[in-house]
Amino acid sequence: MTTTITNFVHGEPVPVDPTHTYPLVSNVDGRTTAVVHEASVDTVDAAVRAARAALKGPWGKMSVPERAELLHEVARGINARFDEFVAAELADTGQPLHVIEHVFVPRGAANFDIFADIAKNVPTEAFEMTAKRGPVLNYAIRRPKGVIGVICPWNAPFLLMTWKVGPALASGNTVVVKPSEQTPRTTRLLADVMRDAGVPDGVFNVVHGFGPGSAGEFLTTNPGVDAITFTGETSTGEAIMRVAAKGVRDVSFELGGKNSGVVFADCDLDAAVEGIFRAAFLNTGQVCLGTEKVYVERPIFEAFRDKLVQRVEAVRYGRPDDEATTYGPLINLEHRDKVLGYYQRAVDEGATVVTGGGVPEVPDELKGGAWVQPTIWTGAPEDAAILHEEIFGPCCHLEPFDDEDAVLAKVNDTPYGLSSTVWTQNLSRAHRVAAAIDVGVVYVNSWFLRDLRTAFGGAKQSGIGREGGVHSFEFYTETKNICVQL
Ligand code: NAD
Ligand code: 6OD
Repeated sequence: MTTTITNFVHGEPVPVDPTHTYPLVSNVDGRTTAVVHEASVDTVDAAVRAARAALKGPWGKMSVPERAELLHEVARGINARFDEFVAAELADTGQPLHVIEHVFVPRGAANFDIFADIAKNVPTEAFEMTAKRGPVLNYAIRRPKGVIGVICPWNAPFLLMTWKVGPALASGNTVVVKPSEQTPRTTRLLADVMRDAGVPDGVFNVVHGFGPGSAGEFLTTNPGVDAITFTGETSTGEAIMRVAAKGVRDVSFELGGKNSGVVFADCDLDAAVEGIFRAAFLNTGQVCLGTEKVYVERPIFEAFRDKLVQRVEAVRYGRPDDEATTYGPLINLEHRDKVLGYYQRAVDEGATVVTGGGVPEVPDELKGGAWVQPTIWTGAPEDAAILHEEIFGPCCHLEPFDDEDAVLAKVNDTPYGLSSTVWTQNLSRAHRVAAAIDVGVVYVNSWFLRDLRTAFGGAKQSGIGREGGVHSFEFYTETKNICVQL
């Protein structure tokens, strides 16, 4: 029997309208694995109305510690159904079990525990002053913004959705979540966990579908949505920003990137190779923080290149639930066409393929999947597309450098500004270079290693605002100043 993935509004699955469904096709082997119920404009509107109504119900009256305890219960619920979340994420993304088990699902549960704890400790301010009639006290309180529209991408679906829903709920808002059309399973499963944990009806709603002309547009244009938090492509962010202008609604955006790694000759070479390998190829290169341009100081360029190639050529293609698999497919065949288009363009524009560059040989049973080879290039000319456009695939370009200022100019020569990695054992250089790169996040001798209490977000066209720790509460709450003449 085919699984049907339903919308979830006001604590209940929405009955399926068989004329409004679409198939989910596995990126591993091309087989249809489920049918998703696409939300109509009325379903999205019902979800927003349910979320508005819930603000006035028991949820809106809860104290911060009561709300926090409920979110800890949600985290316990996720952990109790850990294997189901792993299976759901595996089916949606096709990524190897070890990444999903050790990173994506645990981080999803942590996003509820950590933001529940931070909610109890978010600071506000107080000022005393003296006016004509005597002392005056100003103090601030935080109030939820209201109904938050949460629009998510497909590349790390559970982690990136909970990263927004955790703080949104910890702040006392209600949410309508639209997961990516490619990866709806974990968001829908979370709705069941929310209900079982006792989260009041209407606080967490899920609508499925696409962007324009579908649930994404219906949600972002609905006047009952007070603010929109979005992760995805920069061009989608521009479209959402335009519609958010109606009603002057606030946005928080985590967008695309074209991230560089800078490897100095004094680095720990093996650690740098392993770090860049992860940064460029984890999740088949589909990580917003992924590194697609790598600059290596000339004395170690060849040694670095050879070790990285060796590491890349050792990946094991396979089914995601096979423990031996280390490398998965791209999200779908359409994205594969885009990535293969860049592979072709790289060659046309004069780059040298050091390894990969095409479609791998896989067993017959995987031939319908979206497989591409992990790819390394060198020698691309300065204006090559692969050095400027976000590919979002398993590939990177390696280039030797001699001068710190010159390499920084190349790293910063992009309209994006999400993240960067720096590899050196010279402490002064690490600080100097990290400060000079125009991005929101710099990793030194590390990658994708983050304390959830820190600010996360992009500079330039990689985003608007910061989420993480108290920064999330800056977006998900309104700060209200109360001025008292004593
Ligand atoms: P996308 O922009 O195509 O889609 C993201 C979501 O937006 C999906 O749910 C989609 O249905 C919805 N959507 C699309 N058009 C819409 C519209 N007009 N109105 C409302 N909703 C709409 O992005 P994607 O392909 O799912 O994800 C990959 C992109 O996300 C990459 O560019 C990547 O860099 C970026 N990303 C950024 C971060 C970050 O933290 N900065 C994290 C992960 C992914
Ligand atoms: O580290 C995080 O919290 C975060 N949001 C990572 C984003 C990864 C993007 O693919």
